[in-house]
Amino acid sequence: MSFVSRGFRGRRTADVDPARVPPGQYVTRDFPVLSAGPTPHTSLELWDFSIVGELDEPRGWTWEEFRALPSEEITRDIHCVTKWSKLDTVWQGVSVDTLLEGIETAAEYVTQYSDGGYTTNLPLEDVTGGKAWVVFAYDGEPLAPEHGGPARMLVPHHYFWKSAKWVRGLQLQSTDEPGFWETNGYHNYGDPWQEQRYQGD
Ligand SMILES: Nc1nc2c(c(=O)[nH]1)N[C@H]1C(S)=C(S)[C@@H](COP(=O)(O)O)O[C@H]1N2
Ligand SMILES: [Mo]
Repeated sequence: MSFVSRGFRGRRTADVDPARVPPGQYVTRDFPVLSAGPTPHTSLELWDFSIVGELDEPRGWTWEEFRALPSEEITRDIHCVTKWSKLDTVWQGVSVDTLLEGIETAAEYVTQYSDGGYTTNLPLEDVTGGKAWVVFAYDGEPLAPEHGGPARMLVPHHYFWKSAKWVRGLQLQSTDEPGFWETNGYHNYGDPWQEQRYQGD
């Protein structure tokens, strides 16, 4: 009977505090995969993470160096522009603040760039101040390749396309440069609470 299995299916939208769900979104227990291209497979020996652009000296970490940085557990709700939201997702990662420590820059914008060529842009202030992480684990397990492993961005206060999978670095920029989806009709800023899905929203 459906009322028996309901408990096993977990939380329904009806059980969720509506204040947590941005306009036009529904809550799912699934974790859909959304990728514009094939999943890249970069070995950890070849993987590095870089900060480039408007700074005196570019910075870089090998996988080993990156994993030696202080990391934290992050529990956040995520919101995809295709209208699913997933509540209380649990990640482990390094704060972007940690990566930018000691860097002086006049840049006001940042482009996340990834293996496979995906990019996405944001004002620098949207990835600093405890708002964004480079995450390497989900739900206590190494991040699965289809979800962006070995490491992806997590910028949960924006639609999830602003969280680049397979991220390899941050480019600090003095000018704003629209990324992959932003040049293909998506909103430049992508605030789910303002329902900024597409250009003109
Ligand atoms: N490199 C890369 N990052 C990406 C994407 C992509 O196609 N390539 N898709 C974005 C979109 S539209 C969403 S909704 C999320 C999906 O992440 P998931 O597949 O782990 O659910 O990744 C974002 N980051
Ligand atoms: Mo998305």
